[in-house]
Amino acid sequence: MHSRTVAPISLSRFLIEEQREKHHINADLRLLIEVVARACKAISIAVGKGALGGVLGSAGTENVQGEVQKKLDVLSNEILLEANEWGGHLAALASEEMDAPHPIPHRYPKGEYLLVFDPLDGSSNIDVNVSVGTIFSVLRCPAGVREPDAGAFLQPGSQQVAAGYAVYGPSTMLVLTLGDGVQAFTLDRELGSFVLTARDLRIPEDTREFAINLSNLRHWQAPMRRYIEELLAGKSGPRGVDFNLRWVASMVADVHRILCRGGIFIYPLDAKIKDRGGKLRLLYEANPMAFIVEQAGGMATDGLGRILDLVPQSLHQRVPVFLGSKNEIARVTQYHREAAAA
Ligand code: AHM
Ligand code: MG
Repeated sequence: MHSRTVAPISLSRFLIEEQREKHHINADLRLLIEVVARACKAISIAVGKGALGGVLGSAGTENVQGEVQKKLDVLSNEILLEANEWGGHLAALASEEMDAPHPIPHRYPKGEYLLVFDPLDGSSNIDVNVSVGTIFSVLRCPAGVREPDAGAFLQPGSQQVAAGYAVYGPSTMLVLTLGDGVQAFTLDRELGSFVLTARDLRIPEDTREFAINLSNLRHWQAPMRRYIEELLAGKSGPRGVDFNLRWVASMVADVHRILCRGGIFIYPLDAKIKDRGGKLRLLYEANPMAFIVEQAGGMATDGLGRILDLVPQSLHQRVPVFLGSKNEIARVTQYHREAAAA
């Protein structure tokens, strides 16, 4: 007798089971996630070609936030738009790379969901062959809205029905939450399909690893400096233990490490970016990552309160981001609250 080996679970099978057995998602949301995953495969191929694809370097344009767009920023945005506009599952899309929401062309049917994404996060890393990623968030289109404008997207992150990211590293992975834990899939490049490789990711509550751009220390506010200086003091300081620093400068890669082995990621407010409200964007960076981190047992705040409770004021709004292992995020948030109350 030979026994049958257990077949790997593809993303498609995982989603079908979520729909059929758990009644957790409907067919449209399943299609949406599959389409986003397919687009991420196309982006992964473009990123993976590197210089051979002729896609490195600047596109010679700026996005709405005044940042120079890379060719791969523009290409990734187009890949996500083209993949998603004809399926009938979306009411509109919005992206870091576009000033205003992208409507579904009239020749296609419209669905009940809104998709918002950062097509290629950490794109300053592209030209040096370091991990980059795609971040996405799914919201419901508000009832009765036929032609969603930016206002339709201004929902607190707690309303997200799904969120995820793809990380284009040594392997390409898709990390996904449908509000019922966090699952990780690895791209089988030969088969061209994402395969479930880690179920129910959990972020340890304690950590000795932190991620922050330390070069901004002199621009930080007092509670931020206090917290990091305590970590840097190590064994002989008030914390009594040594901490380790990691900073990829690709949020996706830094958050992925935290999901795999714990840690914290902080992009605080500093004097240089004070007028802008922070560095990272609420709708397509902070909210989806906060949703994933909370679903994995971690914590995500803007330094004072829960990110997912913030009511967005504009499509490209920025916020300070503190996320990861619960006990450290609670501590640094507490330092900020005490300073705000003083
Ligand atoms: P981007 O969306 O323009 O790529 O910017 C976001 C990125 C994050 O991925 C990363 O954590 C951060 O910016 C790095 O900032 P810094 O260059 O200040 O270290
Ligand atoms: Mg980004």
